Amino acid sequence: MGLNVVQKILRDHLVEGDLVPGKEIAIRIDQTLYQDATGTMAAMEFEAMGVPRVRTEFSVIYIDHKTIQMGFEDADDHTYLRTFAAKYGVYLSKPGNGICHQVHLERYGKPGKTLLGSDSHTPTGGGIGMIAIGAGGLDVSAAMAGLPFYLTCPKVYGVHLTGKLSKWVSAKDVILKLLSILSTKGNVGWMVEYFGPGVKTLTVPERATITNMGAELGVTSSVFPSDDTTKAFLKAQRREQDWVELLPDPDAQYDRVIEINLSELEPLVAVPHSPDNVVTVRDIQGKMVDQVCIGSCTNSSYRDLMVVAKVAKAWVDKYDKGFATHLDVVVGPGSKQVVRQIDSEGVLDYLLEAGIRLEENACGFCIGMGQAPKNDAVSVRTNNRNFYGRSGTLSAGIYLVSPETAVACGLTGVITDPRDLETQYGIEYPQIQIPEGFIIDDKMVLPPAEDPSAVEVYKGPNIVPPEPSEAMPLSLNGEVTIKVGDKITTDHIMPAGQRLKYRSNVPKYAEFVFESVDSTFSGRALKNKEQGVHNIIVGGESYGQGSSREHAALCPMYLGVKAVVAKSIERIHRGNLVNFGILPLYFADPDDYDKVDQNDKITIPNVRKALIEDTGELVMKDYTKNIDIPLTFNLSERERKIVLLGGMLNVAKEFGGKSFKEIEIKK
Ligand code: MIC
Ligand code: SF4
Repeated sequence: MGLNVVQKILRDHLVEGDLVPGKEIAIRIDQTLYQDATGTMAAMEFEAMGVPRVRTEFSVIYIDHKTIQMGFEDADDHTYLRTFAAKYGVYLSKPGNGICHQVHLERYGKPGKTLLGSDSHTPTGGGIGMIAIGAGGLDVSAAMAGLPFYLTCPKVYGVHLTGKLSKWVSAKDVILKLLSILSTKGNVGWMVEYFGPGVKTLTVPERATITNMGAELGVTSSVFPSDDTTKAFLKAQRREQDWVELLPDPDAQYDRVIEINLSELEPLVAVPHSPDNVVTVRDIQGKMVDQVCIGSCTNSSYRDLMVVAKVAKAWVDKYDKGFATHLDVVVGPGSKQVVRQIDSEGVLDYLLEAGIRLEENACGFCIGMGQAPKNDAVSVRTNNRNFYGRSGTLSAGIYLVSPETAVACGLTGVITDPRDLETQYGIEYPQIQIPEGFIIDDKMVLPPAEDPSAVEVYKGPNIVPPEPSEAMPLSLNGEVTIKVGDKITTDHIMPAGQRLKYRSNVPKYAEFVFESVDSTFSGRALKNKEQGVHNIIVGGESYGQGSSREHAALCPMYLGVKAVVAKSIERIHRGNLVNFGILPLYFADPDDYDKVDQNDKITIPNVRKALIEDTGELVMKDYTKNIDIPLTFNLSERERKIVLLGGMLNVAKEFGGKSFKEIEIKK
């Protein structure tokens, strides 16, 4: 039987297990990335592993998230990461060089390779034909230390692309369409592969927009084949030597095929507060817009900004006015290369003339680092997440759209289908060619030090190494400290924005766990911990979706959370829970979720025994309701050992260097 692209790359990197969907496998990781918001904790974890230099082909840290620097904390973190990188053999992309995924695609991604990144949008690299996976920092650090990465061998959705995008419709509309089909739930354990005649009509940056936002589906990764278009892109980056062809075999199979005819797509929008609340732009047209933000790792490439700039210029020339006067249009370019390229073509000026606010080449508004909109705002954005509260303004609603729709809304001041720019306003759709040669300038990427012993790693007062937690007790005795609903994201669990500066300081950051849901949680949980009461979180469907931030497990661990009981838990977060010794449990009957309430007194007897014997079953005794609720767990042998020992930090401390098979667990 022929192989698809996912199977080919996995086969070439397999170090443990068999390629049978649903089974745990381990793969070799060629490249890794950290960014500065997850990287400091991950770097401390790497240091704790005691490995002198990274053992990957290429490892890099990007400083792109925490660039506002109000106070010393972020700058302290940057200095820590710069000195850490120099010492341990890691490249460092300085702030101002660009957003991790955009820069990685331009300069370092390679078809056929594996990339593991401590950021959930790492799959952007799939646009260039690599298997790029987001994971918790600890997993990435382990890969840097030369260990394989463990994952569930995926099933593969084959998305069969036919036709060609119409004018004013772009890659963002493709992935919004797929989100409307598959939703953000229920795709754990899957990867997406795009195939069919429509593939060649999409440029690499467009493919990357699609694989980037595959993260919102909850799949492990998304990948395009590597073809002549990939080759042309790499050539324009003066990296033709990195190209290899990688196509599915003609008789390749997929576990489920989804048809998308590009010619039939129309402009789409994800309305608040979930990326799968997708409607057509027409459905909501005319709504007053208060803010437009263009950028983020999803839509900040040369192509995207060129479209926006050229449309804005045509409007200014025709109507002698710029963006609507009652709103701000913020543009955050993806990288220094993008800005220099559009500037060299005189196009940056089109944007400035139309009246944008130019942001730094960084995550910026996407992670709530500035540009919080006004109360109750309708904020139209080209990024990938519209989670509640993420913009920094709880009452605002974020509408996720393509750059075409964003610029149309900015010019008219109301939600506008970009096709109307042509039919009603006489603006032509600009055709953008990818340049034959991009401006290459890697001066802001620092190579590691040649003499590591000469580098002293800087740790300021904001850098507080994480403390391991205690081993899993015989039984859990405590309470449901919080009960939350469906689709709780890691942004709900651990807010970013203004709180990002505490990423390196767990005791401080832990004060904000569930801040936007219930600001009393942290205090209550800590009090329980001090009194020996185990904290249990009860969640609904798709608990922990979104960001890879391991702090959403690490900080609850610090507060004494021992288990999460949910209807379903997303992949990256589930991995992080295990890594930090928190037991992921499921309701055997999802309807039992309704029977439990916050503050119920709970016991889960014989947890250690069940984990050691791998029974897959436990019972939650609810003393407040006087009922027994059956639970299930589904952990590999390796994962059971990690949970029993109280998390990977303990494993590293006590058994550093041993393989999991050799580790013996006390009853
Ligand atoms: C995000 O988009 O939420 C982030 C910020 O990039 C995160 C990582 C983080 O929380 O630092 C992600 O997607 O993993
Ligand atoms: Fe940065 Fe936003 Fe991309 Fe996350 S999704 S990496 S915050 S630009």
